[in-house]
Amino acid sequence: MLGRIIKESAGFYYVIPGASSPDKEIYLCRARGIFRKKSERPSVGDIVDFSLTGTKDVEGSVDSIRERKNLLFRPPVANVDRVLIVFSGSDPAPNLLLLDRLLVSMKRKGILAAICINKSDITEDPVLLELKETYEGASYPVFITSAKENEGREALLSFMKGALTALVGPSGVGKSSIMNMLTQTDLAKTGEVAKKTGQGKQTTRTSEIYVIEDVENTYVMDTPGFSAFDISDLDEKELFHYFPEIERESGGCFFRGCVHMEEPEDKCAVKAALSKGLIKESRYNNYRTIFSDLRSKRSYR
Ligand SMILES: Nc1nc2c(ncn2[C@@H]2O[C@H](COP(=O)(O)OP(=O)(O)OP(=O)(O)O)[C@@H](O)[C@H]2O)c(=O)[nH]1
Ligand SMILES: [Mg+2]
Ligand SMILES: [Zn+2]
Repeated sequence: MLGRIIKESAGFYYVIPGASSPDKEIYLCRARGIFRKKSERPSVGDIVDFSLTGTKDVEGSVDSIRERKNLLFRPPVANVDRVLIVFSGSDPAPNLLLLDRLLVSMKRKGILAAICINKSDITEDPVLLELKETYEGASYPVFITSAKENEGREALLSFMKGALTALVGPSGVGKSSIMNMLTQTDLAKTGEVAKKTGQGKQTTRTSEIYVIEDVENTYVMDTPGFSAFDISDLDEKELFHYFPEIERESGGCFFRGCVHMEEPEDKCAVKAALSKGLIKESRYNNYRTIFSDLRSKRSYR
């Protein structure tokens, strides 16, 4: 049978039959020994061939893995179609440098990314509007939600429809709470934000896929709170291609190979666009920070 791994725990793989199958059952499987020999490992998200063995505490075995579309994050998950980057408007306050890094890394992997700003119930409207304007101006879809007040479900589902979307972002921003809003259950465990540090407590430990029952072929993956993504192999001179609004404005730069750093404003269209407010300062400043980081990392190699 064809199925998808939705969860892994203690050496067991939880497999649901392929989308074409009407039965909603979850099969508890072990991976065949052959994987260990090939030092290959099934991952959450994998499309697999599995068979029912019907032993006492295991129902089946994962026999082979179908070719993967991609393999992301650590520990890796497979076949992610879209990513929803989740931050909260407050508690914890959004870290825009991390957000911009995530956007760069998703764009490099060719994965469609959208941004969700959660906890709108405890965030001032001007803060929400500014974030929306900044990132829509950078050509990303932006969703404002409150998992607590069950707001924003329909809009999120219109982005997620017919695909597997991973929820990523720091701990405590409400990814699992959003998951529960999407599935209209309380299956995903949620945790507090620590008062002292203002950080989440890394409640979600492993990635797990949930099926959205009322929208066809729609799967959402809850993930642990990723805090870092490695983009250090990116050449800093290429970085501006991963900031859509900077790339858009760069066509008018005087120098070929302009990197929009120390070039003067009358020669750099990106800097001109920045002073006209066509590019947001926070985005440009984060571009500069990431550029410098990449350059200094490269000088070590
Ligand atoms: N006020 C408010 N609180 C929320 C909202 N969404 C989530 N929370 C709270 O934020 C805290 C963290 O929520 P989680 O859903 O566990 O966050 P998470 O992103 O899954 O965190 P990790 O699993 O640690 O990565 C919990 O106390 C939630 O009740 C919201 O929309 N508004
Ligand atoms: Mg969680
Ligand atoms: Zn330039």
